[in-house]
Amino acid sequence: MKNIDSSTHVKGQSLYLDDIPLVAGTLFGAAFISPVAHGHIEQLYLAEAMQQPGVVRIFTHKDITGENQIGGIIPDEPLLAEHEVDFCGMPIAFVVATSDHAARAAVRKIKAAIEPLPVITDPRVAHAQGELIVPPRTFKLGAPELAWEHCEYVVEGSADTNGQEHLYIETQCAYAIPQENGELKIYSSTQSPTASQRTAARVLGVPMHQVEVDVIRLGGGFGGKEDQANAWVALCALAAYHLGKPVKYVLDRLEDMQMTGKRHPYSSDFKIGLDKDLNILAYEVDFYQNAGAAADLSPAIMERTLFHTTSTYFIPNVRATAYSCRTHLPPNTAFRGFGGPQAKFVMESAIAKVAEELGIDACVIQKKNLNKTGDEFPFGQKAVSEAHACWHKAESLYNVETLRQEVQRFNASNTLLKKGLSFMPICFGISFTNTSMNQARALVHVYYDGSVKVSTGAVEMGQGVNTKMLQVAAQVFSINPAKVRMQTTSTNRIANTSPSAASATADLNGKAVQLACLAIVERLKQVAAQELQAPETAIELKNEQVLLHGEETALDWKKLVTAAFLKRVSLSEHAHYATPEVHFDKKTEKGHPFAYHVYGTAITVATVDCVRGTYSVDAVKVVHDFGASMNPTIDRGQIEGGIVQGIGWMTLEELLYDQAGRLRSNTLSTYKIPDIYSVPQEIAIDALDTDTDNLAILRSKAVGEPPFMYGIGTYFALRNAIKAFNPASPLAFDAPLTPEKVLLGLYPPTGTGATNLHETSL
Ligand code: LUZ
Ligand code: MOS
Repeated sequence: MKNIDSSTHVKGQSLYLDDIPLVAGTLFGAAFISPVAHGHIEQLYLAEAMQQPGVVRIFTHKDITGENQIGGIIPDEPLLAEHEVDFCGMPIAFVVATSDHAARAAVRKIKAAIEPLPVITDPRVAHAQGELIVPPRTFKLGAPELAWEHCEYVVEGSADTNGQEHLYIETQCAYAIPQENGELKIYSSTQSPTASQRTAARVLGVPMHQVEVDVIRLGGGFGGKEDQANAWVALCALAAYHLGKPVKYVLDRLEDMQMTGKRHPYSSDFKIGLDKDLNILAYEVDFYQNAGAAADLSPAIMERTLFHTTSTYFIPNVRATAYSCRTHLPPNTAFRGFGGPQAKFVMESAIAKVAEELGIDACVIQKKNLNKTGDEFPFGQKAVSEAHACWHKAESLYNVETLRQEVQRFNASNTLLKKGLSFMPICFGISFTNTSMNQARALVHVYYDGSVKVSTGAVEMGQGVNTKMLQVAAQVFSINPAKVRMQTTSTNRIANTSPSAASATADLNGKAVQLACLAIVERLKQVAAQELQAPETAIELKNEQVLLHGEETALDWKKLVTAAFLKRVSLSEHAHYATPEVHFDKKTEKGHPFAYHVYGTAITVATVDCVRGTYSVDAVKVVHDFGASMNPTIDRGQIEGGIVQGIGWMTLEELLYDQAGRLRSNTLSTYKIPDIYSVPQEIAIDALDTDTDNLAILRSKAVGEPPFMYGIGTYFALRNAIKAFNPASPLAFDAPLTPEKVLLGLYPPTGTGATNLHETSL
């Protein structure tokens, strides 16, 4: 089935927040933000801005009637700065004017006298100064301290990954419209309608029932709107509530890039030990997470890093410690993978480093140590593993031996172009690591003409979740999908939602839709049994027909629905689903946090131009653990997008804050994202279809985040190509591997050690 949005997307008819027809009298907001990363606000000059044409009012923290607080996990983030600014881009005042242009013009007339304070941008510096968001956490398995002496090979090192700008096509935005009795209806581009509702209510000092948040769809989220859509909702709510007028704020791209947090940069130290047969016996790692100026979701992201410490491998002795370090960057936030990719990069760096020192191919160590069903993760859960199945299928399906020989032959006959090959196995835990968040609800109405409307807590952000929800309803009712329509995601219809995040949205909301539809089917069967004077067990609803003992009857779907209505039987259902089996104990750091894991293996071949440092990705060939995909077209799109986004993070996207904490890569001319030339020339995706029972919706496993991590394979393919040119290259494990870094890796500046270039190279 096609994505239900594809036709309106292509025609430009899909509605996003900025397409909603304006209510007469709508005002426009714009934020005045801190120009410095850390400082004390001495004086704020608003008078000149107030004189500007069209300006209606300027809000500061003094105008907040409720709590000046938007922190979710920890209350450490004011909506509007009071006396101190903690990052460059922190909102200080909110100008409301009769036009977008007038609001922004007035913002430029605001001045602030800010006494600068010292700025920290490096997580290791923050850690050294004791600047931690939450106390560190340690996951442990076995006895690593005792294991080292049994190791034949021990290698230590460090690995760094940079952040990543979300670059959703639709920037952050909100539109608040006053209703009667002090209520507000707020349109938002949020992954978490309930968090946005709660934040608005908190800032206004009103109960949540006074605020409705309604979401049509998002032009991309990727985690950037899991927590960080709330500020704009709260600002518009504040202004709309106090002015009694609709207020809208759509950030422009520069504002969005400057004001919002991104993927967390991490600096990490590792130590890995192997026995003589290349079994990994011990692994110790310290993760320094660059959290930025406030907690946001950092503690949860740090936790997911720990859950992915050993990636797709089984290691019997592990100690992993994570530090969430407070710096003066915008608060970093959720981004596809949520701390998992950072952990996987460190694990792969450790394996690559050992392999390079032993002069063997990393894939020998990788393959040898893949986890198996029954193996214990450092957090106590036992693996139900498809790691070997994915790896072996990829090896044979894609003729890895031939690929390897082609790469060797190419490298032997070319001096200025080199190819590299890598394997990237993935294993990603599905469920919110915060157990209580693993719940969802759905509301299903069958209208008496037989058409169906479905509401869930799922937010459509381009990932196709609404198509999947519609498929679930159509399948349970056994009716044509054209009979089903999805509703927008509104807190009035579905309450207390978890964010659409953690790859779990289709599972959680889909199961709720399934339960709601099953309850209605149950009632409809009772009606059919009465109408046909037959036992209920003999009735079946199939292809819009009512079957009795498998034979067609005079009743069809529509007639049955009408009959049920006339008998005053309810044709609506609100259902609740909570993932069974998941639990976790933070005191012991043990439990069973994930409903299941998603596995896969990517084989990547890349070519480096050893004169220019430029490169291309020849192919990414994947065997992916779909379970039983309910929509292969959508899932394939998620995988292709994930791979390219992962390649961007690993190669091109160089987020740059200067030492004063100012974002220098704040436009698309300085922040490079993958374009048509940087996508792999070939992407092959093959399904590992499994018939194992799992907690996925209709056994169709979660597909949002896992494929992002295939992109890590590109880093190691490029690294192998660089090593093929200059085996002594001292290239650090430091992503992104931009062309500049590739060039420095090929020709290390003198003084860094290796100068052992191939003689013919220049
Ligand atoms: N959000 C969250 C997430 O609150 N908890 C999670 O475990 C998670 N995982 C991935 C992405 N978003
Ligand atoms: Mo996300 S990182 O699942 O919003």
